[in-house]
Amino acid sequence: MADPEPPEGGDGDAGVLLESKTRTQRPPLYKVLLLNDDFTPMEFVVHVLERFFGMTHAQSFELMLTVHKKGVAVVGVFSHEIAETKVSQVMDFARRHQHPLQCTMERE
Ligand code: TYC
Repeated sequence: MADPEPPEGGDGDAGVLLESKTRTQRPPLYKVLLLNDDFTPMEFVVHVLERFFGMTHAQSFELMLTVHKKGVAVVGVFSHEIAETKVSQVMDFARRHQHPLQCTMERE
């Protein structure tokens, strides 16, 4: 029986765009950064990380020490809206307790 399809590489595909995959667009992600300062108590920073970033006490303590030693650390990566909410929550909480703790976000 004759094969009705032309063979691969023949001119049966001439003019057909082979690579036309639709790529799914992922929304950009944002790093939430915690900055060191000389005044915010260590325990307060540990509490912030537990409360707003769902970390265990041990994880929070370790990350707090990283910020204390290095000056800054990424505490999480989120969508724009979630990152903004985290930054606001941390900044409001620090302000209410009169600590100068700074939290910012930047696009990944
Ligand atoms: N450096 C502060 C201290 O010695 C502790 C601290 C850690 C402050 C992390 C802010 O993001 C911070 N009390």
